[in-house]
Amino acid sequence: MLTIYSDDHHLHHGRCELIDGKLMPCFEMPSRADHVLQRVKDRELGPVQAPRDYGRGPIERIHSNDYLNFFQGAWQRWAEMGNSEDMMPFTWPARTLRAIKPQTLLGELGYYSFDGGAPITAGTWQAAYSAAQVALTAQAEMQAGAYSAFALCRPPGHHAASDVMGGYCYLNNAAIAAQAFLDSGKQRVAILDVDYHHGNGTQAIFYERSDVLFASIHGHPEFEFPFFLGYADETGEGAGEGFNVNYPLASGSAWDVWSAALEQSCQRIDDYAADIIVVSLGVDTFKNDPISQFKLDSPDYLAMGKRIAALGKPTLFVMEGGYAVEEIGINAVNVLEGFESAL
Ligand code: OKP
Ligand code: ZN
Repeated sequence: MLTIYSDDHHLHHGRCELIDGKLMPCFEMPSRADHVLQRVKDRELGPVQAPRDYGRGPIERIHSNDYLNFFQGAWQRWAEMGNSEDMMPFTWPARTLRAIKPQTLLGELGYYSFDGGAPITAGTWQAAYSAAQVALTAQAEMQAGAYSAFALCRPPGHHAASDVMGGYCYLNNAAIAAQAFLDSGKQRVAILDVDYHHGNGTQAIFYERSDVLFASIHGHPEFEFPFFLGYADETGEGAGEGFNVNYPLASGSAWDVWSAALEQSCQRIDDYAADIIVVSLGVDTFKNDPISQFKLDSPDYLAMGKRIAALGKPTLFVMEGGYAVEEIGINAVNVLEGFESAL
């Protein structure tokens, strides 16, 4: 399988996040992607190529211009105010407040985000932009005939909506690739989100559309981040009614429970008759993940890849979460090797 990868992800390295009242080093760190790349090479998965640059156009198909202009220019404005530390929001337009965009930088940052987990550093735009180009290049390779590809994106994307960042995510790489498939002639794309966290951004982007089926298996929002989306009764709206499927699972879920939800997701994708599958590949479902509560083990990821392969459809894997840094490469590449072993 072809892997697309850019070193630019190193340009994004947030210093800290607030966990249990303590400032901790960011779990979403550069070594994550480095470990996955190393495992791709160790296992000789296939060639590794740098992305081409498709510009901002295909990103603007998913994200609003206002949001992109803000994100692209934010660090320079922050630095001109004399700052050198990470830029983070701490006020959001929650209930009782009005979502009117303020005129100052931190106000705008609150307007364009939903949590304090997506710090903007000097290199964050370039890293996120390059991750989107990684996804777009993998998409183009499939459009040109590859049956599958691995977009080794970092930072991840599935929490980012059209004009909202959060949860370590800025640009929704999987959504950008899905839209690019549609724009190059595909009729129906299924996005299967296997990350431990609900892909609230991807769901929101496609919620009223029938040309993208979104299916997600994740920690139940009653107890898990992002808390405010991901319930089973969210089935889509308007033209999108019936094209959104959530499988919220209990804390502690292991492969027996998780694989039953995968089976249902796959049956739903079969019924949809997708032309292409985009997998939001997070491996934070792993039993030793430091911020997650599922209990998948490394061999389970081989089985996951095999089941996805049985859908019999061209498949683009887009890297999302996974914070057990030592094992992230093994688990992510196990999905890809399981997929290839079943072809
Ligand atoms: C991004 B992705 C843990 C706080 C977690 C954000 C998690 C973002 C996950 N106590 N905050 O879906 O892997
Ligand atoms: Zn996650």
